[in-house]
Amino acid sequence: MNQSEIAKAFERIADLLEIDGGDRFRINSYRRISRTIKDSTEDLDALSKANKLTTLPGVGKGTAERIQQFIETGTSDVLQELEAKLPPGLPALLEIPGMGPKKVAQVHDTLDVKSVDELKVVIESGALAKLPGLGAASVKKIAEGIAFLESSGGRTPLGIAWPMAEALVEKVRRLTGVRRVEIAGSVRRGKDTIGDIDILCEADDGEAIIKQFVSFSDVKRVLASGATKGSVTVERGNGKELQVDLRVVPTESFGAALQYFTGSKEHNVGLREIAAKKKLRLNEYGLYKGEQSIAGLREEDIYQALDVSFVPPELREDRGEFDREANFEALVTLADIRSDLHMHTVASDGKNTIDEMAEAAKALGYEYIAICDHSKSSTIANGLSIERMQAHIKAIREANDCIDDITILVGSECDILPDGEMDYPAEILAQCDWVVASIHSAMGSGGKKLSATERTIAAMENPYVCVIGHPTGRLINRRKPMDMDMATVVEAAKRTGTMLEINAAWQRLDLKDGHVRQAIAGGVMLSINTDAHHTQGFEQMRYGIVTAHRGGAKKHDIANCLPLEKLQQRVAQKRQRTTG
Ligand code: DGT
Ligand code: CA
Ligand code: CA
Ligand code: ZN
Repeated sequence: MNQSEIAKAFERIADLLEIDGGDRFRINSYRRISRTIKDSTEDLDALSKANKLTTLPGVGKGTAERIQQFIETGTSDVLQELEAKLPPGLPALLEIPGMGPKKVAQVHDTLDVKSVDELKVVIESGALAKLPGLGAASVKKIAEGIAFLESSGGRTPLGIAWPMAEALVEKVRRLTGVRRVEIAGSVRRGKDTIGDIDILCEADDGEAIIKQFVSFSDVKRVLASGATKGSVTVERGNGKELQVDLRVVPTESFGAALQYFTGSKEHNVGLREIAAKKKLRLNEYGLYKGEQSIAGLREEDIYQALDVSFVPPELREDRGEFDREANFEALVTLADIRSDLHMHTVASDGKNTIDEMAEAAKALGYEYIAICDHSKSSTIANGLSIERMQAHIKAIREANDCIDDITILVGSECDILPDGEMDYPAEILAQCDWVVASIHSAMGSGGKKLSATERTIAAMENPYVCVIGHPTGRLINRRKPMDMDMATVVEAAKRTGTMLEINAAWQRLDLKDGHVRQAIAGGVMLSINTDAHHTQGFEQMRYGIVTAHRGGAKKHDIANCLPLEKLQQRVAQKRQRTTG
């Protein structure tokens, strides 16, 4: 940890103490120390090594020990205890412009707010504005602060962070003395956006590894470089930087560290409680009975020793994953995927031909695909007029006749118009094997138009519509989801026999994890599609898979895991039911 980070850490202790209702004198003293460290021109490392930290103004023996602990370990007992004591989502409120520690303490103590989401609820309900010292103006400022934080794009999309993490892992793997390397943190959990990349490596000489890591050619800035941890930033495009933390751990702790640094914090808190009930202690070094380590070498051993099922990383969010009934083995895998049911060709806005897409899909081992070019109203995407669509249908059928070992289905990504009507008449849709219905225009609500929910439901009533494409229309960090009532949409999907898409493009990941869960609970079948616009686009399937995992989707929930005949039966069933 460098000087300014240590200063920030002391400031954070003061903030957390204040949220916790700590002693005023203590709080002020931590703030003073933070300032002293920040302003100091002395070399803290050198002072620490010479045991001379107490020469700094206002620094006593206890404080000196704390600073030393920060330098050596990157954290301190005081900070960890406070973080463990407070609700995990509470400190995040400090990042909202307009929310200081006093206000965070106030909303927690009086309204039981424990997270940003819960703060939003009390803003909506008007409860926040009623608190003494708050009022409409400051609530407005806080609401704007939340909106800013959420839209500022401070987090990196998974589709950018994951490949970068993989490339860094490969570089670390090649360093001398490295035995194992794994991605940890939110990347391993497959979150749709990433705060920073966490990498874990097993080696003996941590210092040597970290030295080489911080001098990798792609490093822009070195934030910290120590014996067990290095923090750097790398460029992630548009001049934006992304932080990467590398931690080096010994063999006997590798599994425990992987478990700890994969998180989430909330999952770890839950797991630690399970350990505590068994009179065991769990941390990043191992699982301990008294002083003796009983697990730590392998991550699985930790779960096993605690008598809980091994939880796949994507489900480690403390959303019921410790339930003994959970059947994680049945989660859908990439190997279960038999097809991709949403892709474009040169006929609309894609880069490859029908044949090229089909050959690429065949190379991936897919059994069938659906070519779904844009419909006539999607003019910016070169949508197909009725005449062009007729010719395209013929071309797809011909391509299918000429290729072996894969079936090419005639599909369409048909716009849902503002009035809820489909962009093509029934005569055209009836010639398709597979119809994806998507909203691409007039996404904002208001006026006399139907709401996004009503438009979606109207489309689902259409007998030819098989699946709703990218149902909420969000673009990560770029466009908010449409204002939709997902419960109503799920109910209508179930009633009409319509599927919902998990659009696997990392810019979308729509449905998102929580909606996937909701759809599955409502008995709705999902289809994981890449929406590929060129042959490499198929590679995005893995983002859809991790999103499906986060929503708990099993193989039997996913339409493109079905054999083709079974899928066709479902399509036929809906047509009969709603036209018959
Ligand atoms: P991110 O980077 O915001 O996308 O999310 P994470 O989950 O990667 O968070 P990060 O990078 O701050 O920390 C990586 C993991 O390390 C986190 O998921 C759990 C663990 N961890 C870090 N700090 C704490 C802590 O104070 N308490 C607990 N229980 N776990 C922590
Ligand atoms: Ca992280
Ligand atoms: Ca991190
Ligand atoms: Zn599309």
